[in-house]
Amino acid sequence: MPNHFCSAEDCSDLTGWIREALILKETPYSDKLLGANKTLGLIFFNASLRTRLSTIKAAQNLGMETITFNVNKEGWQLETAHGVVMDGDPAEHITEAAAVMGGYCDILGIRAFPTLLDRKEDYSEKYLLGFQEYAGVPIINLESAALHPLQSFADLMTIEQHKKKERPKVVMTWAPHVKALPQAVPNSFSQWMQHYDADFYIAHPEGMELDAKFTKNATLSCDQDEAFKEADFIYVKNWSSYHDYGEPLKNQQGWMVTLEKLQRTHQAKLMHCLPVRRNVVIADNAMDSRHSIIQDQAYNRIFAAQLVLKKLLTR
Ligand code: SN0
Repeated sequence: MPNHFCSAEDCSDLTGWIREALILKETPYSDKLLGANKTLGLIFFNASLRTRLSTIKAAQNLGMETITFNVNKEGWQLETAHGVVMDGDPAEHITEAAAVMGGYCDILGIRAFPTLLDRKEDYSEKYLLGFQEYAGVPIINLESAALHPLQSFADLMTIEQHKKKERPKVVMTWAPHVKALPQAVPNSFSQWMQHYDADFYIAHPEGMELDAKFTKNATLSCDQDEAFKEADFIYVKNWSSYHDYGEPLKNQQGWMVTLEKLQRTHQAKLMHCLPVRRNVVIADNAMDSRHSIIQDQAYNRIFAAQLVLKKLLTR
């Protein structure tokens, strides 16, 4: 186990990890003493529901204490650049702030979304790497500019639980949205799928290609109907453009996922990481259908986080 959990590369044995996480789901309190006198700090630069609550629950199952800090709302604005004269808004440098928080906690989780304004700067992951460099404790990525590994690990647990054949057809489809959203969830899912035995397709409108580094093993299609044929899993997600960086694609209502579309698959299970805007991204009739395993996906977030914490505590 590496010192941090920030991407698929930090999972050394995916099959083993999925198996262990599914066992934890059956016996959540089996390691109740492991986290005694250990503190997990959860640092949020952005909003969170599932990541925050499931990771706290995971820590509690291991007997850990948690500190949650909405640093952008309640803390000093942080400077990340080096050598600057700090006479503007940021009152504190990440060098000191990360070291202080690392001193108070045994493991730190960091959520820091992209600005979607400057691709190079976003993908440099200055917050995640800054904390890795200065906190002196293991760092967990709670969704960074480019990746959301806890989500993807829970997604693969969910697919493993529901799959009916050895090598399922998994289709991740772009869907409409009213806002520009990060590429972190689809990047990360694609990255984890490189290590999972499945026929992996990505369907998206022209121009919405993700960074090829993450999608190199996927079959890409601009025809959603064609991609959905024989699919066993449909993973729905909106993202903004990677190439025309941060631009949302408007007027694509035809890409919304409906029950009628799911009925043209191989009885596919419907997945979404949440939050989802009903009747924009996914229609009510699909959300409320028996195809949906979205609640299982959210529930599995606890045990994905619990396994990661267990690995970091025992490394
Ligand atoms: C985030 C995203 O990366 O797409 C978090 C997903 C886990 N989603 C949003 O920011 C949704 C915001 C909205 O207004 O619908």
